[in-house]
Amino acid sequence: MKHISLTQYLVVKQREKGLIPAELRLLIEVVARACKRIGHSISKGALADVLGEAGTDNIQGESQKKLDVIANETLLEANEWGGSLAAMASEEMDEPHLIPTEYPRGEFLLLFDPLDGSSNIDVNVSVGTIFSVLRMPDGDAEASESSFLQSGERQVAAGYAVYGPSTQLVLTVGDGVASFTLDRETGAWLLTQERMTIPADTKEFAINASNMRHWEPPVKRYVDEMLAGKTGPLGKDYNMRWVASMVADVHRIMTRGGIFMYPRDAREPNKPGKLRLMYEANPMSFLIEQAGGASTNGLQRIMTVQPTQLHERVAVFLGSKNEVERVTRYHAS
Ligand code: AHM
Ligand code: MG
Repeated sequence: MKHISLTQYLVVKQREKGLIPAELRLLIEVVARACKRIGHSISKGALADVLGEAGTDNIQGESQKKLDVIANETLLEANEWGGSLAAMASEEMDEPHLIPTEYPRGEFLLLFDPLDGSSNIDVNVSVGTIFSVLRMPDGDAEASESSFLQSGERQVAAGYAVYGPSTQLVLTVGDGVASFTLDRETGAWLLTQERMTIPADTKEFAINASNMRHWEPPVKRYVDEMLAGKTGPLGKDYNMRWVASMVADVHRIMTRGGIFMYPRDAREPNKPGKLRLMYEANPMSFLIEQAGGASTNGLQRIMTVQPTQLHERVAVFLGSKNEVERVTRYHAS
């Protein structure tokens, strides 16, 4: 079977459909190339001395793994000189990184979580890279944190790479979701699924149940109802999965449906959830909605949340539409 490459896929979107400008196509290809390099480092593991702690903390006070730092640097280096970007922002950097003046600056902003699920690195379980692309707001001569503070609806592209048994890139430019598998021999990203679609119903949920005692009542009610199974109010038996890599959990949902939840809870009352809006929840929401699923913070579509800080957090309920709508309804009542 002949697969088309990521480049061909993007050229069609650019040339035949007029959906994306050439600069965005180039930018996505550079991000994909960086993901290939990150995947290569991950797969070397202990042989390349990339496992373990970096000995530093990020702005969220989380200790950084060596691979968090390597992945962040790989994405920065790959994207600095291409000419499509004005600035980049990352989970691993306090402030936005402006494109150095020796390179041309472009009209796009790139945000990323360079290595998501990093608690899984040292145990050889799937991790990933998440990215989101915005346009520089009209009238901003130079990018600053405020240039990035746009709602998820303004994303022009989003995607993730999942470094699992195979390496896959899942991408949207606002015209459905396509999935590419890395051919390790030729180094090409090949299209292996043209339109990913999430079934509206599911019998599978993902949540870290060790936090149950801290959850708010609507989440507790919903999970209790699922656990009650066939004889409970939902009338069916559910299965539970939790990888603790959002990318891997979302990828499962993109592939066969399910609901993923990281609710706000009472552990840190001043933080609305654990996951970050701008480079985790927004890109995943864009992908999920483009695949026919839904994504809310319990109260509203995540992509309509107006960010006020680059690193702000948000509660996340995403996946199969009917289940996300149910738990969102429970919040409203
Ligand atoms: P990270 O970006 O620092 O790796 O944290 C995000 C990860 C998600 O991938 C995952 O869904 C979640 O944290 C797991 O959290 P917990 O360890 O509380 O189950
Ligand atoms: Mg993350």
